[in-house]
Amino acid sequence: MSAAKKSSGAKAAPVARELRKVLIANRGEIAVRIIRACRELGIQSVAVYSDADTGAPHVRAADEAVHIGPAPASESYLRGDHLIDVAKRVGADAIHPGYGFLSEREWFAKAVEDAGLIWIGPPASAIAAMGSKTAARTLAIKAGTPVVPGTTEALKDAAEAKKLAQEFGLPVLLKAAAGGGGKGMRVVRDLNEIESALGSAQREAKNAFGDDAVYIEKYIEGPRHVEIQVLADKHGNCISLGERECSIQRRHQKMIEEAPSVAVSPELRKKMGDAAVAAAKAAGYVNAGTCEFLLDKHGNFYFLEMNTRIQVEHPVTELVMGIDLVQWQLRIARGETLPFLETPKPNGWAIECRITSEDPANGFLPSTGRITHLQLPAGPGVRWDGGITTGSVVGLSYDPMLAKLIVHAPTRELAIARMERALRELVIHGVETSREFHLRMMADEDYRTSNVTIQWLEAKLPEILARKPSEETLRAAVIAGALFAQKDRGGRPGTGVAAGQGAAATAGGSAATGSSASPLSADPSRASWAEQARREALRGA
Ligand code: MV4
Repeated sequence: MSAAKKSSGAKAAPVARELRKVLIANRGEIAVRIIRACRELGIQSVAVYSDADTGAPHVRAADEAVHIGPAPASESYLRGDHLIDVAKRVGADAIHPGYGFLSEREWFAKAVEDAGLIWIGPPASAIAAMGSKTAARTLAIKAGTPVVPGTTEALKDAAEAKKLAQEFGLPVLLKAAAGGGGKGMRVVRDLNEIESALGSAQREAKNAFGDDAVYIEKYIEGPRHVEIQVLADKHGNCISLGERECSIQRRHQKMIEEAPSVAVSPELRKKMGDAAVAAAKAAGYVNAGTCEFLLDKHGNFYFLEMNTRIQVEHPVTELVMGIDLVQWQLRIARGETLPFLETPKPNGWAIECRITSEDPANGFLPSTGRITHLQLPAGPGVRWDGGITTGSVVGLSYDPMLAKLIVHAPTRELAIARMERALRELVIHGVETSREFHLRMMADEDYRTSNVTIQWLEAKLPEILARKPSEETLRAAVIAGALFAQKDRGGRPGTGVAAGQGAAATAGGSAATGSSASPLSADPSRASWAEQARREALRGA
């Protein structure tokens, strides 16, 4: 049976609405991505920008741009009422929220529609239904979508928690009903710990969400995080578009995503796809959404939650499914019908590396500064979804994700080789980035065989960071080391003072390309990766 079915209670087809101009209530790479989709559909785009984003790529890319306030998001990108006023003032007929910011605020979706604008996202009621994790579980259960054994009601007290923990068997997980993203979560492995764990989970939930409701689930050990993309139109059609493997994460931040997953067979893809579509339909879902699942090593899968937005990692699905998801968000919003009813067979393999301004060598501490040099990878099967340019100032007001590097190739092995090649081509000077981390990941044996779980990266990270820098970083570092040695002796590069040149020539070759350890950056001694690499290199030189 096809995953696309008309739901029996479908209302009369809504009248198609014209989409001439879209305001994008976001910034960075996702704003640029949405502007590209608008342009391809002949839709005008309006960017908004804070003081920190004057002249940013999304501002330059859009047809119009409106200043909306100071750098802090609370005074700019999060001012929903103001954004709606701006949309009306410029004559936009729709708002696209991107991800983050206001994208999953029920009140904003409702306010946009109440203002007579088209909301490019799911109905406010679906956002609300999936926003409560217990409500989402209730919906999933009703839809026949497998969920982790557990409750759908808040726990009353520790005695009840204890009784349920005995019923499900230890370990159990206490979770905030209003939660998501791991806040207000406690693993309990010993019944004696349950009372204090419940107390702290409730306090954390209250602080983070203003709601101390906590429920209990059996804790699934060592699973993968696999999510299913869905698209639903306004005419009752809902299709699944395969899975994304998202297990490579750290502190609930995904680092690398791919499609398909080595752990998902065609049969499992069909089962998980049908389960995701059933949950989406139960929520009255329209537009693009994602059902998150835990997948254990036996192939059992459990619905966790539904993300009611376009996600950061949507490009890997676009590449293997041959579908432009953001274009379809716009088409669905203006009333178009989905053009096919079956999940396509994934074509090849796609991998996405999140390029963040974080310093892997320094606990992934956010790095700030001005991007003094940016050289982008290109060539076969390479896609760059970025929100930065040379001269961009990276501060602390927003998320550290600067861009996504995405590759597509016929097989997973070729995709890894292609990603490594593209990472080598990438040059970002001025801030520390996750680039070197990703290079190391592409060489990691567990990653290369996808022998991973949601806990894998955090356990393996110390070892990955302790390894020798990539060959290519090392080569450039030898040159840097040589030049610094020369400088220390009072020589100047290019003057033919000999010290170090031999080492540079032997080990260097054409090495300076593609390294973040450039000898030319203003103060390379501040670049900890570069410094580490240089020391390594000098030791060997
Ligand atoms: C779980 C789980 C194990 N067992 N539930 C993390 C945030 C929220 N989305 C749900 N999460 C988890 N729920 C049960 N019953 C493990 C996690 C989890 C996780 C899930 C997806 C991706 C990364 C994760 C990292 C740690 C824990």
